[in-house]
Amino acid sequence: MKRIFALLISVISLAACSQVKPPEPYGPVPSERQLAWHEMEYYMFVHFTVNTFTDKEWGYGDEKESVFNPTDLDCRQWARVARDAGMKGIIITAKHHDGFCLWPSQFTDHSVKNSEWKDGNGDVLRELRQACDEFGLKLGVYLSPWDRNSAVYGTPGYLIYYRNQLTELLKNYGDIFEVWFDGANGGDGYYGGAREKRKIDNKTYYDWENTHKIVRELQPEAVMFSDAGPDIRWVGNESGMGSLTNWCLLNKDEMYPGGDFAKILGEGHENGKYWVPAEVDVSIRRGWFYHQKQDSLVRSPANLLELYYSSVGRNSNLLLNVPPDRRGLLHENDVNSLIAFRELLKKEFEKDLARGKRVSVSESRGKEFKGSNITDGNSDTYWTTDDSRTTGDLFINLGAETEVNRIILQEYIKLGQRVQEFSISAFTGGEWKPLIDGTTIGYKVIRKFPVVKATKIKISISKSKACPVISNIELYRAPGD
Ligand code: FUL
Repeated sequence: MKRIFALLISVISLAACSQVKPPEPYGPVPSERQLAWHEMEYYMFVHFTVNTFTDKEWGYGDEKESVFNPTDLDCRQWARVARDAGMKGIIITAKHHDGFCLWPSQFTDHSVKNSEWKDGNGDVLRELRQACDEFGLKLGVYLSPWDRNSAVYGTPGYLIYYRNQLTELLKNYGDIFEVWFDGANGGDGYYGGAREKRKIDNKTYYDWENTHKIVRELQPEAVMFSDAGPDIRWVGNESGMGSLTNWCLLNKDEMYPGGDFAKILGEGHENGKYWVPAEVDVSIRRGWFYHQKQDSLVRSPANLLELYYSSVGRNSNLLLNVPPDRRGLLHENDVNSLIAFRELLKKEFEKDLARGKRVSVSESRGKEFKGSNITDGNSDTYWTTDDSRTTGDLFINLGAETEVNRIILQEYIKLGQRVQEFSISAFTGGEWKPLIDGTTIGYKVIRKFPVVKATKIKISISKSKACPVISNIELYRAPGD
């Protein structure tokens, strides 16, 4: 009898539980490929081509192939450094604006196959693929739409050429995680000897829709980057600055590569129709390509840490360029800075002081969506409220007085980006002290504040498009004040 009673109770409570449904997604949500991309957070950009040897940033397209001759090229060194620096992948300029291909494309003579490197038998893409596999990194490709070498650039024939090259890259080098379509377009160039200025209409010339189809077909898991997506958008500057207000949403149909959209690209559109998150691309040096005279101008570890806060800390991914030198190696100064930055980062986020701590809430949707889901280290669980609410407070109980000065916040973006305003305060000396105000959260926000000794931290969601859905909060005591 007792057992039947217990069974009955559990059936009843199961039924009660199952009545509380998770919230419906609100607005656009990320695709699987975008979710995987969000989790990459930090990866390497590699700018390498004839420019490395001619000391230029933009090659004209008339370089002799023989100038490309790294004496000691070692993609394993790039990959080892990337892995040791905490990066998750490498995106390489397979072809920059000069049109020189780092792989032996069958559609042009302007490639490694006519260089002196390995007597024309080398293939940088193949070597990098192997190195990425060995060091557990993903590989991405940059294929410049602007080609200052091609005789057919500016005519419809170039689209066939461009798509053939893209197809070669996407078919022959394994899984590609990101395809990078640069926004620089048209101007003067060699163009097969014509040496003239060619202008194209960047709204129509490239017929991007049909190029995108090739990527979807050959590499369905790859995201595509360009100024306004389709999958990943440019942040609107090359100085490493993500926007504090940063919606992963964008009305990309109104936009096109090379357009004047800097502010929108930074902030996104609050009520945008598509999920198109921002990527911050920035170089560890002044230039994108290696120049010996910049050896002393490599960003310091502390500067890289600031970049991390202004990119990953602002709901963006960080694509950090580290250009190989004429040996074909990442320069010692860059390597040292990257590794020291990695150490700083480890110290910055050494111990999550919120992990496993009790969380009380002003409201919740029910047991399954309880407050302590934000401190359980599980990104699949979250706290949320009833559908009718758009605000709520979370109190992380630290127990004893604890020094903190950093906070990480994450929304459960599978249900959309919702939060419009939040604030953080600390219970210290018997009262609540305001620490920071914020706007959007999205995949991840990391904020600094002066050290405070607190027994509780309050996270107030004061404005949200729909019931807030928070998956993770972490607290740290980083070195310094
Ligand atoms: C720009 C290019 O013109 C630069 O050379 C560099 O490749 C940068 C990442 O994108 O548009």
